Amino acid sequence: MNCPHTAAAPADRGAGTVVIDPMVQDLDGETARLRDAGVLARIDLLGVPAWTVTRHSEARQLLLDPRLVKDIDAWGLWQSGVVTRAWPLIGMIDAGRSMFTVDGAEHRRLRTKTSQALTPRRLEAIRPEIEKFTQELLDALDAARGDDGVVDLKAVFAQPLPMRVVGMLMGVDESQHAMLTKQYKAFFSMLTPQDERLALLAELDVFYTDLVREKTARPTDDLTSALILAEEGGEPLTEEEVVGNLKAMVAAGHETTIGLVLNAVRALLSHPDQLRKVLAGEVGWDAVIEETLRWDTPTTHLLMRFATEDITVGDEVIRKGEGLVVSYRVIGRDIEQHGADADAFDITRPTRNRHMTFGHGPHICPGAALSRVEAGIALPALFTRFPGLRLAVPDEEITKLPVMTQNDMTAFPVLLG
Ligand code: STR
Repeated sequence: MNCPHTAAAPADRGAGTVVIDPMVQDLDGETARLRDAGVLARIDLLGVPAWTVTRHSEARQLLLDPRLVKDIDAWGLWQSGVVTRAWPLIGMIDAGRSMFTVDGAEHRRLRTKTSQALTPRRLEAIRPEIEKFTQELLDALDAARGDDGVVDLKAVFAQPLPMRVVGMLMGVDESQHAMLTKQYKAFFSMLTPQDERLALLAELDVFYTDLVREKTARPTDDLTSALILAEEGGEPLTEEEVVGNLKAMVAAGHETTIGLVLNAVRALLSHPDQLRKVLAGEVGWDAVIEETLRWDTPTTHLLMRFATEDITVGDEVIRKGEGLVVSYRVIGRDIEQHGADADAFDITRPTRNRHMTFGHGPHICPGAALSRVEAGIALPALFTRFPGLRLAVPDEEITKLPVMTQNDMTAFPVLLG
């Protein structure tokens, strides 16, 4: 592992520091350790110290606090040169100018068009296409089953579906989807050497810039073209801003929904009594989706925000210049918010809708409704087509990808029945 910053860290490492495991070998154990470490916990991200907020109510407050910003230039460790582009997680923060990296009035200017394009009402128009993609991929699942009947639900279904949807929305041609899937897999994986990661990010920048130039010359009816033509707050978006938004949309739109769909299937297959209730129509698919979002969040840790002033949270102070992570998976298991049985998957739990997995405040996920539509189509279609669906290996053998920020699995081998 390439951890150039390890040497700089020990001085900042308190006794209670939780070291986030890049190999994600024990996600449940780590989630529990973080919850036990307090409301505000010290973490170590490949040798780089940061805070993380582990409770629903305090996270909600911090996500509304204008003293926390996304601008990397507000980070003391970046200003002092301790953190550089050699740090493997830098691409999660220093991702170009976009709605993901800017705050305040400029943030509204960058984001409005996108959030308007993704309202539940606007999404009704693309529902038939999502249904069509889903049916095509169910056919592909059927066809891909090997002699032993085993097929990888991730590679053949859960991964291509969101890529097709976000590709259609943003105007990315299908011929590019396999390339993008491969690049993002390498981007997120901690096994990718950092020089390779930086090189692929540069390649992606070229790809997206070419696409934006093409859409500038020949606008179509996709969101990329709309972003180019938009004049939010009077100022049209610059090419860099359109590219930044496009990158953010494709990365977020494809990676997170894979987790939502697979984690829901996994939860249902390991809780057959609950699956039975859903298939009998006693509990809705919306309940499955919301409880999965709470219990096994697609995003484990969201990097990063920086304090522009000292911020007191309970007994701790986030000092000016320090970085804050929001650990959504831990927040979903908050006992004060969800009760003593917060670690249990229960689609009938009364608080299942009161999770914060899409964030809160100005940066709240603009794709939340889209992901709910996608999962709301994919899950019932999958179980209707393959009512005998089951895991092809024991649940304990499913492994997580070595990704520190996303909750994604290596593969999900199933028998279609
Ligand atoms: C990946 C790299 C890139 O080119 C652009 C972005 C910006 C949006 C980020 C994305 C990142 C990583 C995954 C994120 C997404 C926004 C939502 C998604 C963090 C850094 C989540 O996992 C919530």
